[in-house]
Amino acid sequence: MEKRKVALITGITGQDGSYLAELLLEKGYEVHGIIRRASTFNTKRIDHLYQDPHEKDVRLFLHYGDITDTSNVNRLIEKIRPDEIYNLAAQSHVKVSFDAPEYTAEATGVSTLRILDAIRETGIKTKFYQASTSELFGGLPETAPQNEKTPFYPKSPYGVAKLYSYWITVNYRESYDIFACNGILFNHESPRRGETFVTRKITRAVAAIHLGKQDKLYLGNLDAKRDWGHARDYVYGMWLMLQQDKPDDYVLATGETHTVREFCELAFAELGYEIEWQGTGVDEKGIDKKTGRVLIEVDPRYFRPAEVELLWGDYSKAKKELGWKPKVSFKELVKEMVQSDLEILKNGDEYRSKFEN
Ligand code: NDP
Ligand code: GDR
Repeated sequence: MEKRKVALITGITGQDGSYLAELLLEKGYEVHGIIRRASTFNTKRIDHLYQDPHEKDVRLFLHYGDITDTSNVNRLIEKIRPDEIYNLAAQSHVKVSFDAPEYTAEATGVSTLRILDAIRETGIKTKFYQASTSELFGGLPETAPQNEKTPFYPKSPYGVAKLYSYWITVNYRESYDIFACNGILFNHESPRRGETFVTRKITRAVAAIHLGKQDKLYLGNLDAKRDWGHARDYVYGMWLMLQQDKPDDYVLATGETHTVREFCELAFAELGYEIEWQGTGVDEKGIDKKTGRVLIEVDPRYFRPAEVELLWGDYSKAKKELGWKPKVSFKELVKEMVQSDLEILKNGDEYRSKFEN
């Protein structure tokens, strides 16, 4: 009988971690995840995967830890001896990285070295996936569409920390013959997306405004362009990278780009609103064409000290070598997110922080 594969996921409680855990459990893996101790519950996205530890054949195990804690990371890797490690944990919010640059460097940058060095020290034969990002490119319009050969030019402490992670992954692959891959993933969203990323912020607001629970939506840069796909498609791509004979780096994207403005229009249209834009710059407003009510306003507090204007990915290498392509269209993604937020808010059980941004 073939030995069951063992995977370790850092960031298992995040959007991608939850979809990846689902995928690997479906594929028969034993899945281990690192979770942080928090003063509130943080396992909401994986609660549906819970298995009673008293039952037989439990395949999901959670371990307390933190990727900034070297001895904790070393001990877990030594104990679990995974066949595959997916490093998804990070301080992943670009805007927050300007407020907490040093912590971001530690969690999003140096922690990748911690894991790679634990692999080197223990000599465990494992495959390593690094959650690299299109933020590495910095979104210079002249470089679009961006692929694996596009020069990097990160525009935030987050992007710079991820740049370190990207290169240390390549360096450990070349220096120590570790099977290590960078997935350079463009933005991917879902109903499980964190509430302070722009897509989820919009879809929650659309649902809340529709139900009379919110007055209007405040946003920053409406003209930023992103290549938005569905997280479920992208975690499948991560897994494919580790199933190849040789380690390599791959872009995953949809090959389409849309503005924040377009995302708003489509999301509101899902519940029957037609947005008309009036004014310019910080005075621009999104108005409900039927009633004249202001639904969207610009708030400069959401502007970033440096902005990534245009991300647009070229995933032809992944298509050719991995046979990967995205399945969910932009329209389907927006629809799924709005409908999910509508359901959540209708049930009235979703906690909404007064401090959310
Ligand atoms: P999320 O922000 O949803 O999840 C991040 C995860 O990392 C959470 O599980 C979080 O735990 C965990 N984490 C954060 N800091 C630490 C720490 N110090 N120790 C242990 N765990 C920690 O991100 P996504 O799921 O969206 O993204 C996954 C990865 O992919 C990230 O590295 C992100 O930067 C990268 N990426 C994401 C893209 C996207 O569009 N989603 C695109 C390209 C790259 P907790 O739940 O306790 O906060
Ligand atoms: P991003 O995602 O920075 O691309 O990073 P985010 O959704 O935060 O921003 C996308 C674009 O929307 C603009 N924007 C706003 N963003 C937020 N969060 N809130 C607002 O109110 C708002 N208004 C306009 C932003 O300026 C930006 O241009 C995500 C993260 O998942 C990273 O971890 C990942 O690496 C990249 O995607 C690829």
